[in-house]
Amino acid sequence: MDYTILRPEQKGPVMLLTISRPSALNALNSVFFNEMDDFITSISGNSEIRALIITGEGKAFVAGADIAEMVNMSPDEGRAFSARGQAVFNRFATLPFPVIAAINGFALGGGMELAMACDFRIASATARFGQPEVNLGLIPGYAGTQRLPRLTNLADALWLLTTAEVIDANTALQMRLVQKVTEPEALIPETMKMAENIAAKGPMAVKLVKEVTRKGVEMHYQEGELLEQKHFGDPFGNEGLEGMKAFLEKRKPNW
Ligand code: CO8
Repeated sequence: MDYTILRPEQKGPVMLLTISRPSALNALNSVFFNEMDDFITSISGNSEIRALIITGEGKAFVAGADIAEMVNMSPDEGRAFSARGQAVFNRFATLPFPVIAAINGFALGGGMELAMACDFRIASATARFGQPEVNLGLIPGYAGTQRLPRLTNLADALWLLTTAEVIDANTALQMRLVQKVTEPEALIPETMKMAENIAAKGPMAVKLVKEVTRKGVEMHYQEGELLEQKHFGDPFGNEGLEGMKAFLEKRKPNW
């Protein structure tokens, strides 16, 4: 393919990644997944980056997986497309900094699944959310059936998944599907401010809280506590020493 979909812009310690395929409302195709996979590889070892924001160009965040690409797939090809998308989205969890979805418009189907794979979500008041797969005779394939009930609850998830109802940003906020709603023009500035705030924290601590919290929710409680104990020690004599010394000396830490 002779076009690119992802537009990364590094703004100091924050990477702003715009999904730009507005002619198809940023629908996710194979080009997208190849580019996203390469992009994640390119930033995963970059210690200058402390947060990643993902947003969409135009009136959609992402209007779903590319229906035109999927229409003639066989069951096995469908399974492979699902596996590929799940594997790429799962890589967000492995990044040593938060991945924030800044949802500017439609987040439907695979678009809502992309948003749910991020660490948390900020939405413009004009954003719309839904899992319309059943309208197409399909089910979600990028872990929507798994992440939605974990982020909300079983009944809300089944309500959205079976009715294909499209909800607005405030309803998504009430369901805790998103953490904050902004005016449309404030979406990127406010999300950038939040990301810059995170970038000023101890990078090792941010990496560890993400890792321990994400892994912990998938474990038995006691195992999660043990994981926390294990990593609690890691910053001592290191970043934690600097952070605590800075507090006692009434100065900013120099990470
Ligand atoms: N795939 C491909 N093209 C799309 C998609 C999509 N998901 N969504 C929109 N487009 C295209 C339209 O076909 C149209 O193209 P063209 O101008 O060439 O006709 C262009 O984008 C603009 O769209 P509309 O004219 O429809 O714009 P409207 O403002 O009238 O409507 C909507 C906006 C309501 C968002 C409408 O476009 C829509 O309903 N889109 C489809 C939403 C949808 O059903 N999404 C779910 C897709 S299925 C999915 O995501 C499954 C995920 C798991 C897959 C797992 C792998 C197997």
